[in-house]
Amino acid sequence: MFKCGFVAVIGKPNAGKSSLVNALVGEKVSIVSPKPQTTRNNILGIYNEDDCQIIFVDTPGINKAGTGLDNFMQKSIKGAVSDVNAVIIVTDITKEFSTSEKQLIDNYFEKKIPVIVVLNKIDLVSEEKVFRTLSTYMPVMDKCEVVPVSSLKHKNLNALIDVVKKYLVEMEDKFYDDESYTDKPLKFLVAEIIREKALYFLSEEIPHGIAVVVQNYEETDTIVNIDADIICEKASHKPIILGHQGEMLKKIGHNARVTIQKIVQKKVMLKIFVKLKSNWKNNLEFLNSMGYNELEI
Ligand SMILES: Nc1nc2c(ncn2[C@@H]2O[C@H](COP(=O)(O)OP(=O)(O)OP(=O)(O)O)[C@@H](O)[C@H]2O)c(=O)[nH]1
Ligand SMILES: [Mg+2]
Repeated sequence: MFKCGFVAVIGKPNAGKSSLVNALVGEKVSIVSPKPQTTRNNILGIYNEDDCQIIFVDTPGINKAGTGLDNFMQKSIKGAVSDVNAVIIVTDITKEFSTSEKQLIDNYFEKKIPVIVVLNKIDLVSEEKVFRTLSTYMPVMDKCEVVPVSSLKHKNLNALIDVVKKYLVEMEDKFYDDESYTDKPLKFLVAEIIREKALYFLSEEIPHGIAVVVQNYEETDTIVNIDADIICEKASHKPIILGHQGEMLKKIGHNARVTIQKIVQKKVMLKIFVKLKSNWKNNLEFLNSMGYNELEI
């Protein structure tokens, strides 16, 4: 018998949900950036021990609906929390415990879904601040468990895993084989890594207006050839993504290539093209082709 379970990881944009899932799983399954609304899909990160398997569901940050893409992102969160064994609410310890977070706790408590509040980014504050913040959770302590961690510095993650283990259920088989650590194909991760570097180097609204499509992924024994498109939503964004004499695109491409090489452990040849697709965030056909279409677990 094995102890297994699904755990949704939700919270405000930028709280560190993807950083936490990557740190728990020990692999890069989800991209991370200093800008809010980095994650767009639900992404599974699978944690394995000999006799236990925890499937963490990374989700987009909780936000308002708006464009077709925004609606998809917000629906994804709802999809993620249905049928899970527990919910982790990730909060940034440098921010106040908000009424919306309290409402979330009350809501899951009423639905009898176990809630674990993760106070993330403890590396940024004093120990005293951690204790002070813990005390602000006193009024809801009967409805949830609270675990302070640092996803960045991998602090207190074992304690979090121990808490999660209380909510796993006995299964005859694991859901995924022991070698799997995500549900997404490599092509998806490659597109996401390019988007991660674009989020990192581009400013203002431009990185949020892009989508990345891997058009070609060919692997030989020694080399991986990748052709990808960065799709932008406004004509004025194209020259900014390219940069002066193509410098910006080169920087994005170079950094993406280095990260992809580390993952595939082979030399990578990466060609990126910038294309315009006006208002793609409301183009259902395009959203479908990107997989931003259905409710994912
Ligand atoms: N100092 C510190 N920074 C962290 C920690 N965890 C995450 N961060 C930073 O917080 C920022 C946001 O991290 P993400 O993991 O992308 O946050 P997210 O909640 O997945 O964000 P969205 O996908 O946009 O909702 C990044 O700059 C991370 O490096 C932490 O434990 N300590
Ligand atoms: Mg994220």
